[in-house]
Amino acid sequence: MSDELVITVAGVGAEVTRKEQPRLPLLPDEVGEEYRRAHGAGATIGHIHGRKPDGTPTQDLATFRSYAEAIRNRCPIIQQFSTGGAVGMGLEERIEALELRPEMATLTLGTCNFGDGIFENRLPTIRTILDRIRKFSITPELEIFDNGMLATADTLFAKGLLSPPLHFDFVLGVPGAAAATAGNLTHFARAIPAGCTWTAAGIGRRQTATTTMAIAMGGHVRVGFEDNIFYRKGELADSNARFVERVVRIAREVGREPATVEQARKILSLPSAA
Ligand code: KMH
Ligand code: ZN
Repeated sequence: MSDELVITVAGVGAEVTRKEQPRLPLLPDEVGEEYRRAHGAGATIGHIHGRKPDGTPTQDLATFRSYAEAIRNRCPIIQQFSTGGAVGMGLEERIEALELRPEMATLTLGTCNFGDGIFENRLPTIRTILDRIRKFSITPELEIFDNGMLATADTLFAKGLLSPPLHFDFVLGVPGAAAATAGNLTHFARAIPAGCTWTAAGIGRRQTATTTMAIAMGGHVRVGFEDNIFYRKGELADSNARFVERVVRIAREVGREPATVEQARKILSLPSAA
């Protein structure tokens, strides 16, 4: 376990609307500012989804180029592009921005219910995304929303398509997938191969309980509007940075400092680690 805590900010997402969260960043400068503030508060990875100016989710190259530039011009946060996009999006759209060669990109290892929709990731889809990730020398973050996705990870390990050390993200509390419980988090953390690292994200009101468990267990954390828009019951968060500040406070109470960008690269075994 590393004492340093790698904090991911998922500040845009694909599902939350401006109506629900008026501070949701949509334009490149808004996204850049939001990630700059989150980085200043201690976040070292920026998980990125694209939005059109009207808020419609998009994974198009031009949007990601403008977001990536706006963030890069303001701070050195590690950029992690989503390849999940939004429920129902076509595969090509989900991965077209990878040619911009972000340092990291997500790879969800299976299909699950996602509220009223289905987040679809058949094995051929996973292989296509993984091929594209490899083509551009990007480091994957393996997204686990439910137990069966860990079995897919094992299959890919057995076939030699993935090899540890790898970084996982356990997303707990999506309606229709694994609940955000201590039991599930413990099971997921134990199930991955030795030497791998993991982050936990909790959806909605389970965000703070989930990240607090992860901090105590030696994992890493993800926070942000993609997962939760309320700072506490009935109170909307005024920025993504506010969530980052809270996990930093909790982490310091148990002797963990936020990782710097360079420390995060080492902890996650990113090829760019100095
Ligand atoms: N928006 C979700 C359906 C990812 O970023 O890779 C999928 C998602 C996963 O957010
Ligand atoms: Zn995402």
